[in-house]
Amino acid sequence: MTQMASTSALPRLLLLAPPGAGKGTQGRRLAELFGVTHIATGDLLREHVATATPVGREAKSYMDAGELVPDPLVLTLVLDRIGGEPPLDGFVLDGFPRTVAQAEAAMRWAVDSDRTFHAVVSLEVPTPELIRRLLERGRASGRADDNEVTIAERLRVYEVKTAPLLAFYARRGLLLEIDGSGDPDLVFSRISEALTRLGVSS
Ligand code: B4P
Repeated sequence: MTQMASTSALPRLLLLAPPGAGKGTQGRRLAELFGVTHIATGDLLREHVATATPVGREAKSYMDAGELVPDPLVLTLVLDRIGGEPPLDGFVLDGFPRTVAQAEAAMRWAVDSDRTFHAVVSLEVPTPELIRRLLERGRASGRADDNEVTIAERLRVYEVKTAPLLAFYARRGLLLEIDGSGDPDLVFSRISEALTRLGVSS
């Protein structure tokens, strides 16, 4: 299935990057800039874990091990948030999709709902810097999956399951590759400029 970038007013953006690249940081800022909803699958799942819902009880062991949570569970969570009558118009999806199956389901939803995506922002950061950021966050926040062993597994899973999506979106003309190193303000200005060049601006 092919997808052309949509032309409606509110942007629909996806953030695709390895753990620690700044998805959460930049996702919140982009959503604020455009006045759209920020949907981070990691945050949604952590809320479920914290409140011990059935979804959270199923997701926890995968997250603690640095593995991806099964596709059907994640798809239900995301499609519940962006679906509805009418479907959500603008959004920033942060950390979704992460597998080819998720990407295909998201594309089907987008076409069926007349909510095709405007751009997929990929953040590129060298691996040693990713590890440094995540270990620092682990020390500061105590987040359970920000430890050396789990970080290594999350990076491995990213390469195997998520990195192939870069080619998936490049083939569809949606991929914006952004240098994610340096200060968060600098990264944000790089993203904003690339989106403006694409015709997506606030
Ligand atoms: P996520 O919450 O998405 O975890 P993440 O990949 O580490 O990204 P996060 O957004 O937290 O970190 P960021 O890079 O912004 O997922 C957690 C788990 O949930 C996954 O392992 C998986 O089990 C599950 N999951 C989530 N989505 C799923 C899906 N679709 N399918 C299946 N399973 C799924 O930032 C990291 C740190 O770097 C922060 O401390 C930040 O302050 C810092 N930072 C950011 N930008 C910086 C910069 N420019 N310079 C310096 N530091 C920076």
